[in-house]
Amino acid sequence: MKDYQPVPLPDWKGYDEEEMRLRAANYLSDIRRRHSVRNFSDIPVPRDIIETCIRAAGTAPSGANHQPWHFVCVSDPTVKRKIRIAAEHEEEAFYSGRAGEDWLENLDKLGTDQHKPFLETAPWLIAIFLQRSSQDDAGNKRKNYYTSESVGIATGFLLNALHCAGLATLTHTPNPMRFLNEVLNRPATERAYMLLVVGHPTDDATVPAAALQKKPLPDIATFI
Ligand code: IYR
Repeated sequence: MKDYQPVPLPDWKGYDEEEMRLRAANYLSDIRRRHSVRNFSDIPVPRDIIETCIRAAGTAPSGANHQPWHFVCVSDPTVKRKIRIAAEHEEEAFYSGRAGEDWLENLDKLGTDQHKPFLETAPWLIAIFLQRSSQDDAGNKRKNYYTSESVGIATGFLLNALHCAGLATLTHTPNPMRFLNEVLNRPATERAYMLLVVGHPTDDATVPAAALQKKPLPDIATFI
């Protein structure tokens, strides 16, 4: 207990029931409009907006508050091109058999294939790395805990922040993603977790109809 030092909960805001109801409903109607987009325009997005969203992601809860994540934000066209080439190389193998029949059948309704032009068109790619271990203040190796849970939550915060800012996103998981360590110069203690594609949708952007089907409440929740 010797390091434990409580401070008053900062900046808490509570609301009365009506206000809570309204806020919950407003949030639902806003987040309902978020869909994974694959048609990105090349309209630029200022870096400071991305920085603010990353700061929001960085507030996520994490195992022992070790914050086991690193976000590499790429706007450099040369690096985006390298990522596209490497991702398409892996995806070619994936779509031509490595995935297995079942998986590919399940992807039919999304209309995806090995071509990933958005990796070059979109103004930002955010590669999210999971830190299996990191360093304490003295530079000693420090184990991290619940890393996939922690990074998953931070990724959710980031998607949400980007959506709230008015940006479209795609959660892209080229399979495997090891090439990202090499292209982005990240250490072996980090595992590429996800690649987010971020920008504005094109005016004629489409989404797969199947992706709009969300399970109704009774299918996703039980109240006891
Ligand atoms: N990584 C591939 C395949 C893919 C897999 C799943 I599961 C998806 O929900 C969507 C795509 C790709 O990005 O095309």
